Amino acid sequence: MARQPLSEEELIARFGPHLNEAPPGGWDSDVEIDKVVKTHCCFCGQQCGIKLKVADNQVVGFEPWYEFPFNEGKLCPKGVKRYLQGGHPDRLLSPMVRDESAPGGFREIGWDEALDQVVSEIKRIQATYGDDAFAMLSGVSLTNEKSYLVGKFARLALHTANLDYNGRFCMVSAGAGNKKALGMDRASNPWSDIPLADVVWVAGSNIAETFPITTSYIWRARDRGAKLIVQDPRVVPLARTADLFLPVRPGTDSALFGAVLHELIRHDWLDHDFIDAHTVDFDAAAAAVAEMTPAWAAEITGVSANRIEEAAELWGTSATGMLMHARGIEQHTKGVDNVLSAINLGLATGKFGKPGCGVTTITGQGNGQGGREHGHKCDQLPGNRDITNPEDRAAVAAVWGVDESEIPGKGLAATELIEAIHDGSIKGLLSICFNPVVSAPDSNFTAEALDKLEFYAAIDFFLSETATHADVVLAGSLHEEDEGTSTSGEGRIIKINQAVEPPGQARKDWEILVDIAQRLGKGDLFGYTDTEQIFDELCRASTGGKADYTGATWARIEDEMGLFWPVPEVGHPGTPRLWEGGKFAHPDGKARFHGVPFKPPAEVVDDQYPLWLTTGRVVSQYLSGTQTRRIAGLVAQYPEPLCEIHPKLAEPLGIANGDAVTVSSRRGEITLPAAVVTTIRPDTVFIPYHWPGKKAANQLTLRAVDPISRMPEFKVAAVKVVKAEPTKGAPVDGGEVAR
Ligand SMILES: Nc1nc2c(c(=O)[nH]1)N[C@H]1C(S)=C(S)[C@@H](COP(=O)(O)OP(=O)(O)OC[C@H]3O[C@@H](n4cnc5c(=O)[nH]c(N)nc54)[C@H](O)[C@@H]3O)O[C@H]1N2
Ligand SMILES: Nc1nc2c(c(=O)[nH]1)N[C@H]1C(S)=C(S)[C@@H](COP(=O)(O)OP(=O)(O)OC[C@H]3O[C@@H](n4cnc5c(=O)[nH]c(N)nc54)[C@H](O)[C@@H]3O)O[C@H]1N2
Ligand code: SF4
Ligand SMILES: [Mo]
Repeated sequence: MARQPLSEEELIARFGPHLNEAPPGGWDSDVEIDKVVKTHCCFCGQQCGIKLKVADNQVVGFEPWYEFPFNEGKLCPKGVKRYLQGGHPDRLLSPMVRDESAPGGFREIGWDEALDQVVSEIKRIQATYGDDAFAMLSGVSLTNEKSYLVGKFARLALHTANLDYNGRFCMVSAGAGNKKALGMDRASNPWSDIPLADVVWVAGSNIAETFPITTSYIWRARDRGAKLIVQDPRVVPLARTADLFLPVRPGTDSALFGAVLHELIRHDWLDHDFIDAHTVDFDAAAAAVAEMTPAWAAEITGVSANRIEEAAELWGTSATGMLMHARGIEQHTKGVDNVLSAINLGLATGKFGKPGCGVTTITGQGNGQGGREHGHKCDQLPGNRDITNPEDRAAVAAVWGVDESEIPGKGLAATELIEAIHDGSIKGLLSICFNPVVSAPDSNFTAEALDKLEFYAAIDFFLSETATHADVVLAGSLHEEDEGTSTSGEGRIIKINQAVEPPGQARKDWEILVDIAQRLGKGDLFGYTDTEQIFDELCRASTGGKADYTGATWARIEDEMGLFWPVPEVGHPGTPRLWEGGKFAHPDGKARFHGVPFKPPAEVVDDQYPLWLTTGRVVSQYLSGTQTRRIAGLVAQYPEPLCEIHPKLAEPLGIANGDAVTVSSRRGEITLPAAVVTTIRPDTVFIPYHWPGKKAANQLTLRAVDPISRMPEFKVAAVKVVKAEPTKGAPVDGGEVAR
């Protein structure tokens, strides 16, 4: 739908004046700059290079960093506006404690008082209910150093098994699929391989809005004559120029991939030498797709048999090709199956380990790659090691200087952890960098769970919707207020440089954790005086693991503008492209095919809830929106969630563009304006999920999870759509935005 951006007056009228308050020096940042700091964007997994302009300990603007090879100065709208969040009046400047009599329900307190309360509650809960009754939730907007520290802190200072992270909602299906099939979890290729591909197949990713810089790599492939396939229930911007668009019904990708493999086999578009030399279990994959004809898949997926055959031909007959997938195929109760069935297509045609060849996930969060390697997952130790494996445990225990028995075992995944809080088996929680009240499925259930906790402390720089349920909120640090490294979606370790000091009484995240560890009597294990020491220890802890950072140093990362892991020894050049020479990371060096039968989604449409709901993102908002909903220029681009609905569906329901509609599922309902668009399947509606409370798409989603990855089914739910009762949402003036 064509939407006019809101005028400044409208913005102020709708969202209050604070959103448009200029940072010191005004919007032009026409102030004397003290320094320009080369660093990276705090948002998505592409980790674009950016230069931040600093005046008076405030980030007041940015300059493009043309030399950084990944984005060469290019930035998306979020990168351009990111510098505005630090000066926001909502920035937490001191710890706070719940106080119902205070305005907003919280009152500022000093650090000693705050940390004493946190530590005494940890001790009380663990003494009463056992160590594992106190849990921790973490997130991968955190640097590698902080991710590593959280893992060590939870295991050794809190001594709880119950630590998990927000990648559970993001990268875990891809991670599990990669490990099962290829033996290791990293994007197969550096992005410089994309322009070398003869066919680029994008499955379940709205690249133009979610990974905008990747678009330019795809254009470069197009310039060389590459064919583009897009597989999505919506004609996303990238699909408008696709050679082949596959308008798949939500939740049916494995049927489509299965039928493509069926066709590859039928036409013998297979690389037999590669299959024989570098893979096992091809027969199992072939047997599973024996009956998966294009005609069968057309019924299930809603994509015509012709188009499925064409996809198979393009993929099967091209010399090089990259299949790139994201949450559209991964956030399902069969997310791992979907990933495995995509990888099968690469293995069958030998498209791995060569220039312009790969099947690769596109990592979502800023440090979604590094953060899933360094041990703040419930089943993992640093170096992407297995917490249940005695050798892995011994190796990490030796670096930590503890007996292996002191490291707790595998804990609950984030999705299970929220259930355990709800059923009362977990009584205490410390969270950092996670806003599950907005981002977890079935948000009413999550909010209910948090209110059952006996004690909850959150570390954040804004009072997130989740933090409003906390007893104590600890004012942590923004990306630009600390240094460290992160690892981009390509697998490139990059250096984050500090631009400013945390304002007021706010402190660096890592210092807060170290302080709590000291107060818990574990200070000797956390004697860091700067973050580089944490990085050096992380590298040692990763030695011999799958995600091996042994040869990485901050100095090298900075000098070389990034270093691709594995870097298994000092002086090693890094590994941009994985699987060269067909060598995979399983002990026998071979990749695994998997037989993937088709399974329907956990919830399917019926008479009561006859439509498919899928959820996702818009370009100007980021995740739960805590940060981007506070940046006026981004709010102006997409102020509130809209429900995308096809005219063929809208008209019989009496719904016109901009009308308020109520979308309901078995979990809840939401009333929001309709965006009547021809770019979505007529049996499907789409709602972006960046908003809280009554505007939260996750009121509708369900808590069913993938049995292997424990990923929720964010991409499929059964819903009903009706034109809203006038009392529920006012009709919209001019069809633009509802209030
Ligand atoms: N602007 C912006 N960019 C972001 C983020 C953000 O919040 N905002 N977040 C970052 C993060 S953490 C992530 S994980 C990534 C996510 O990046 P993407 O995965 O690209 O984003 P989504 O919008 O979640 O979903 C992608 C597409 O999946 C489609 N889809 C829905 N259901 C299905 C299905 O069953 N099959 C298929 N094939 N497609 C389906 C949707 O229509 C949508 O176009 O984006 C990163 N970049
Ligand atoms: N319906 C639906 N739901 C989804 C998805 C979907 O596609 N559909 N996508 C899922 C995906 S892929 C993801 S990644 C999740 C994301 O969901 P969340 O991880 O919950 O979202 P964020 O907005 O990243 O929340 C992070 C919180 O940490 C804070 N924060 C950010 N950086 C830092 C830092 O450096 N230090 C500290 N202390 N705090 C920090 C932010 O202010 C924010 O409050 O949402 C998931 N939820
Ligand atoms: S593409 Fe991602 S990393 Fe680059 S500027 Fe946009 S949000 Fe930031
Ligand atoms: Mo994500």
